[in-house]
This record gives sequence, structure tokens and C-alpha cells, in this order.
Amino acid sequence: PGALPPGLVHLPARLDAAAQRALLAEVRRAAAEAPLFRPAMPGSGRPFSVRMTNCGPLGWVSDPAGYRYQPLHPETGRPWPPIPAALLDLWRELAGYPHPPEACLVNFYAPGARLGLHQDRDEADLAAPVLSVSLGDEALFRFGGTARGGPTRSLRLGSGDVVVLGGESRLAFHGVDRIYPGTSTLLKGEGRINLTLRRVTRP
Ligand code: MD3
Ligand code: FE
Repeated sequence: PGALPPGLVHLPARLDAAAQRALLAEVRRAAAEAPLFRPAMPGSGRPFSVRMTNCGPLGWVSDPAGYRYQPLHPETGRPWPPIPAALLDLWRELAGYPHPPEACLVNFYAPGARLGLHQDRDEADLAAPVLSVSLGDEALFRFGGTARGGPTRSLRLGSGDVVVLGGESRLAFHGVDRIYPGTSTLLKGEGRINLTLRRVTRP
């Protein structure tokens, strides 16, 4: 495989099976309060194959009007539930950034769902890293450089893996090409969940 780009840190199985189960229970509780919704592409309105929800004071949403962070769920109109304490602990330990995250985006991939190559640049504070936690089936994660159309490489992300994207990798193009059904027992054939912690505003 070779070295990962500067700023991309992959911690395979950083969460053990018990920690994964505990976190999944928290995510299910959050999704009961803030139901998964299906975002749509700005402009075209084409639906995402990934369903999403959020925790924290701000949540990421996308609809035909555009991408943005907002304090309320787009369908219930209620505030997002709090970010699970275990995730805030992980951020304090690994982010190397002295302020808490404001958004935890929850991406739910049923088998067959994918996420096209994109950059994450809707956050005002790009000095903060993005911290990702994977749960459930393995995914083929693809990332490149900061220019669209450049070379890319792939990494398989499994349940309990943590990835920290900071520094020169913060604006890298990335996406999820496929889910490998049946590669984890955690979600029992439902697919994969990815959690991303983000600082949105400048402190
Ligand atoms: C590289 N999620 O939510 S997580 C996203 O697996 C997103 O659901 C993917 O891309 C997923 O925006 C990938 C790993 C990740 C997250 C943010 C990044 C990689 C990143 C930001 C910059 C570069
Ligand atoms: Fe992303």
C-alpha cells in the first residue's frame, strides 16, 4: 500500500467490540430522536444513496437549495441530539485541537450505497481536523489530493476504525466506492455507519 498522505491517520480497530456496541446503542438512540433523512444534491435534487442524521449543536444538511450546517432537523424541526460522550472523549484524545466539535454527521450506508468523490469545505474552521469512526460492514474508502481528477488510492475501513483527517489531508477529495456486505456482525446485514466529528465555526 505505501505511506498515507501527511495529515491522514488511520487507526484500525481503535474501538474494541464492546466500545463499538456501546457507541451503536448511542447512535440508535440519536436516530430515534432525529430520524435518518435522505439528502438531495443542490441544484439537481438528485437523492443521495446514503441516509444521514446528526448530533450536536449543528448538523449538516443538503437539499436543492444547497449544503449547509443548521441547528434543527430538516424534517422534525427539532434540535439535534447531543454528541455521545464517548465521541467527545475520542476527539479530545486524537484531534489535537483545543475546542470541541460542533457537529457529528451520521452517514448510514445500506449495502449498495456509495458517496461520490468530494471535498469537505462547508466548515468555517478548516484548521480543525475531521475525525471519522466506522461501524458495521467494511467500506472501500478512496482519497486523492486537493485537486479534482488527480491520482487516488483506496483504503478498506472496518468496524471500529478511526481516521483523523487534518493538515494537508483536510481538503483532500474522498468518497466511498462500495460497502462489503456481511463483513461485520455488528449491524447484522444492515450495512455501515460512519460518524464524522467536525468543528464548524471559528472558535
Ligand atoms: C478526507 N464520509 O461525511 S469518512 C463525509 O465514510 C464523508 O462516510 C465518508 O466523506 C464516510 O463527508 C468518509 C472519512 C473522511 C471524512 C472527512 C474527510 C475522510 C476525509 C475530510 C477530508 C479528507
Ligand atoms: Fe466527506
